[in-house]
Amino acid sequence: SPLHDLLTALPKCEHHVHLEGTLSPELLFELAAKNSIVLPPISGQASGDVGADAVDPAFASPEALYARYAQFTSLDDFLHYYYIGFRVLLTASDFEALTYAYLRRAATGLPGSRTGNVRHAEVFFDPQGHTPRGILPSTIITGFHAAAARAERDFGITAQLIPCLLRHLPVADGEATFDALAAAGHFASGALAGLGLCSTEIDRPPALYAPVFTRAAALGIDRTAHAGEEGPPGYVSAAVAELGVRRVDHGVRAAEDEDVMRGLSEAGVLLTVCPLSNVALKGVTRIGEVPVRVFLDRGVKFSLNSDDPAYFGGYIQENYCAVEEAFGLSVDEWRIIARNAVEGSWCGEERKAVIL
Ligand code: ES4
Ligand code: ZN
Repeated sequence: SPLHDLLTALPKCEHHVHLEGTLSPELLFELAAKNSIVLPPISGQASGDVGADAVDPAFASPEALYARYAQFTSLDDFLHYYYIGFRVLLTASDFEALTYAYLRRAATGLPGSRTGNVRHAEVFFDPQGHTPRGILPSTIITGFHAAAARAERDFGITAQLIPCLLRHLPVADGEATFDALAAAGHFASGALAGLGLCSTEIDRPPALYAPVFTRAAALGIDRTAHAGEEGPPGYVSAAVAELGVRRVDHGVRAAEDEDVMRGLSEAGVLLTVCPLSNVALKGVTRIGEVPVRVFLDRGVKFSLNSDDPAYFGGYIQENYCAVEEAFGLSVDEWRIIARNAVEGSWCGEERKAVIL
């Protein structure tokens, strides 16, 4: 595309990427070997033990795992594999390696490609996915910030870390997780930049999390929430009204409701849209069905993001390029998208001015 050089050169900000979703099959196998973690069996009889994994030929090799990832049927089908990947992440140095590999790729693209140009990344992680294995948030926070400091030196990229509460677990679990993080001082110190909400969406309306999001608001903590990925447009407006978020992760189903879109554009809410993710998880059948054109025409702000790039076939650069191929946007429209992404970031006005 003639716009390829512009898409590469635009200074990008990423707001919607899950740290655990950057775990490539190669690194998954490498860390499983290093940490002596047994992955689901690939053949033979499954053990009758409680909690034993079913046989799954996808774990035969990184290549077989990539092939299975290319055939997700839904958000929950993806989440099954995503949470298996968590098991290989044990130490601060595992999280440091994971984070550094992601930040290098976001900032510089594939080796030798000089693409990417992500200048600032806000990275989600799922504390509740690790504490049951005895991995504390402080271990993850330590590894993340060690990598972020090195990546800033090496590539000039800045990074922030955001815990997400998991909706498939009891609400009280999420509340206790937030309270412990706040009591440990991780938000006050800046080690954590805000609060998020993710995982299974159907039948988990935003209002369930209004009490904990209200506590976060009272502490001056920035908030965002996944909504309108698989859930209905009303969940997007409910996230804004009941959780007080100024950003909504995904939010694409808002396009089905003109009133919801008007509310978003009037309030200036930013949707963190993830086009390759929506295709991979079958929310849409192709990139052209992601409501990019509708949002631009209705004045609904959005950024373009990678979500779980190791699982969905592309980092931020590939998401920008896929949108350009499907929509053929103008130079001015691309500048608006990239500018809205910078302005919607939580990195502070000084850093935003440097990036712009
Ligand atoms: C996620 Cl694509 C997606 N949706 C909801 N929760 C998630 N956690 C990681 N990826
Ligand atoms: Zn997500």
